[in-house]
Amino acid sequence: MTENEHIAGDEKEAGATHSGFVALIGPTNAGKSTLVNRLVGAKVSIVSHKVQTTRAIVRGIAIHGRAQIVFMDTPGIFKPRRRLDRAMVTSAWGGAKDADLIMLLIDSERGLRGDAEAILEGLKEVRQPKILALNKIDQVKREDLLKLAAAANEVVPFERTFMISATTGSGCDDLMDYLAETLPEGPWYYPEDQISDLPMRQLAAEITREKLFLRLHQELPYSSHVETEKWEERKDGSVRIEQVIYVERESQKKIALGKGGEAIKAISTASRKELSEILEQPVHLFLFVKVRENWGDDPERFREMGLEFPRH
Ligand SMILES: Nc1nc2c(ncn2[C@@H]2O[C@H](COP(=O)(O)OP(=O)(O)OP(=O)(O)O)[C@@H](O)[C@H]2O)c(=O)[nH]1
Ligand SMILES: [Mg+2]
Repeated sequence: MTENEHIAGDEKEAGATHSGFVALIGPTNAGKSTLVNRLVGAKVSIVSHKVQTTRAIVRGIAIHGRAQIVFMDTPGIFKPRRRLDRAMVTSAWGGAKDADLIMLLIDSERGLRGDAEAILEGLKEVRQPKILALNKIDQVKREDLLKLAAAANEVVPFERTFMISATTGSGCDDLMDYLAETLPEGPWYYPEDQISDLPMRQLAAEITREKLFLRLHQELPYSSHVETEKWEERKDGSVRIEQVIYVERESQKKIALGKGGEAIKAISTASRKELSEILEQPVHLFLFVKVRENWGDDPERFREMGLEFPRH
């Protein structure tokens, strides 16, 4: 018997355990990753004010009462242009198809404008039970929320509609109670102390990419990609991490470095600080910027990110 089954077995005596996968889908920037972090109670997925932050599915695992709820944070759905865009959007819909329940997250301030309408249409074709969560309610009036809820439910009949704020936590307890009750009875999928499926090396690369998204502008965040190349635990209890930031052109490398290395230094400091908090050990972080033309068309990079490589 594995440890996991053991936990589930013991729990069963006190009452049935529940478990399942909840896919969070929605337009880019709706707050999906912020919500997953809030519900898991730790940072498992990176967040930025820019669009298209999340690139591949990240699983964040939460426990609520006797339920283990596995949230699948997906890339935002938008009109794809580049190959990477297409892989991201395909991955998001793929995540929805693998879930027990789908939660559509909408930025209440934006409403159904933009990509939300097309996503609602797409959801009509998806067979799983669906719920709606209107996010960022800290930013809008209640009457506007009710109108938005009615308009969305007219297109897709949702099982439930929740009004929440991922940043303040408002409405999140009700949402968790509902999910814990609704997910099927069954043993937990993961050990009880696991909060994510992302290997540490990859989370570390993501944390650096987040700092890059926060610090650099225009096309640069979208033209860059971070990989952890070396991870060395040292005898003194610290860890030495080497990462490469790939950009597409020499001119972008200059911007990523900044005047006198200012930009890369700031990114490195911010990332190192957060990594040492997460790892609870001192971190020596070394960042290198390399030009790799067309990394956005290289199947190996997609594999590294956990994305399928679209042929076109
Ligand atoms: N005011 C407010 N801002 C929020 C809330 N939830 C998220 N945000 C902000 O919205 C922005 C986008 O958040 P993310 O969590 O990265 O959004 P996402 O849906 O994961 O975006 P992509 O990964 O790009 O698809 C960030 O600046 C968040 O701080 C909320 O409840 N209220
Ligand atoms: Mg995200």
